[in-house]
Amino acid sequence: MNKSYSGYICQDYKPRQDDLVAEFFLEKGRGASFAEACQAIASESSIGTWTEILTMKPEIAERLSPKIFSLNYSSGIVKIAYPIALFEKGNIPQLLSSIAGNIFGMKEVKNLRLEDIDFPAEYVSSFKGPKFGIEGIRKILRVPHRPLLGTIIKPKLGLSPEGHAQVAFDAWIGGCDLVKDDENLTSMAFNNFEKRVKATLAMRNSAEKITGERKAYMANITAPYKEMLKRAKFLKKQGCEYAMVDIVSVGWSALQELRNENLGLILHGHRAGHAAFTRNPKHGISMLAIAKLCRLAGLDQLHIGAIFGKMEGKRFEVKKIGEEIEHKIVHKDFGGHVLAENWLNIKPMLAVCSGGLHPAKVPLLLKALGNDIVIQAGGGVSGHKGGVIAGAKAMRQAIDAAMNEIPLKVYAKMHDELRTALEQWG
Ligand code: CAP
Ligand code: MG
Repeated sequence: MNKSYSGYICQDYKPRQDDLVAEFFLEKGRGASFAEACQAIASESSIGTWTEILTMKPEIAERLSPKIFSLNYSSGIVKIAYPIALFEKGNIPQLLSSIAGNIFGMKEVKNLRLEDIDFPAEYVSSFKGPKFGIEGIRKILRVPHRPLLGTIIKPKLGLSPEGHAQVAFDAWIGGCDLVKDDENLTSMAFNNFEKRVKATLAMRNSAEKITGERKAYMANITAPYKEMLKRAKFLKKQGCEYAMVDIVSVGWSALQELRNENLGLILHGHRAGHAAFTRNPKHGISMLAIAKLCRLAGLDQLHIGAIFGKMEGKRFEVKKIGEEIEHKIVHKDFGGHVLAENWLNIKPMLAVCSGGLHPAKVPLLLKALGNDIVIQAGGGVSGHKGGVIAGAKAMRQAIDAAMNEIPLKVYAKMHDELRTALEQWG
């Protein structure tokens, strides 16, 4: 192995409080031992390269070398402590160019997955984090305890602004707190963003009057940054509480900028495209790491998947993410992540469960993730045989039943919409 890839293993090293710790799964490539592959990634993600370099002064190596303090040959789990000076504070793109950059393509590794990141306090406090967080959102929506209920207007594309607003109205009347655009609905020839927002907010106002509940619209502002910002400002001006953004498509730089604008909008993150790098259990970046970065960047709520939903995702991972992003302290014994993590000034982020949900799945979700979640059903509301109002009612009934620990079948005897939904999907 190249000499420049040596000297990084220090198994007796205890991470300092101001180290950034990254946990990887690693499968070595051909021609390298496991230890060599670990050293190659430690080196390339920090100060090293493939050969010894004359410009590398011992002082630089001394000050900035990361330490591989744990490597498990059987599980493939490697933990590396990086001196915080390797990272620019408040800059997620720079962090990812380091610990999630060149290393994925190195010959020394066959597979590599960034599983988790543990940030030191100094780094965490260089970010704003969510403006509202769980508490702030609950306060605005005036829903102190129950899981929030959302729907995604379906069909994803094709409705006119008025048609869209009508579906939103029905969903709100039926009992949804939140209505959101789909990830690929932006400003279309057949459904202009500004017209849609105006029409939908007018319906929101009527729905609030009729129901006496707070209702909110999560409009998708995803676009090149300047346009996205224009749309966000438009939302604020129109009296919208939320902006929704596709986090993967717009990228970290745009997300950070959007939060830094401090527009006073709750930011909802849709993760379309995440599975390109989170789905393979051996290679890529875990959803947990993405979720933590979103929280630093300042999203208030984020899609985390849904247990037994339509998208692939391990039950364990969903639960782990749900727990870790919602609470200020990460449980020490949870999922093998060794360092308890204090999120300091960063507010907890609300987890959004979505994808293939319908009333029969609600009790499972509550059991696994508790009440601090958004439960979102698109097809599970718009697909209800009785229509959108009935679909939303059935979801609210399922939440009420689950919160009161009443079996859905029993509750359905007194609630027609729930009964129909259970017949349809249960
Ligand atoms: C849900 C959804 C979301 C998925 C994506 C959709 O609709 O709006 O995009 O939740 O998955 O269009 O599929 P349905 P995830 O309720 O009709 O499935 O939340 O796991 O990122
Ligand atoms: Mg969608």
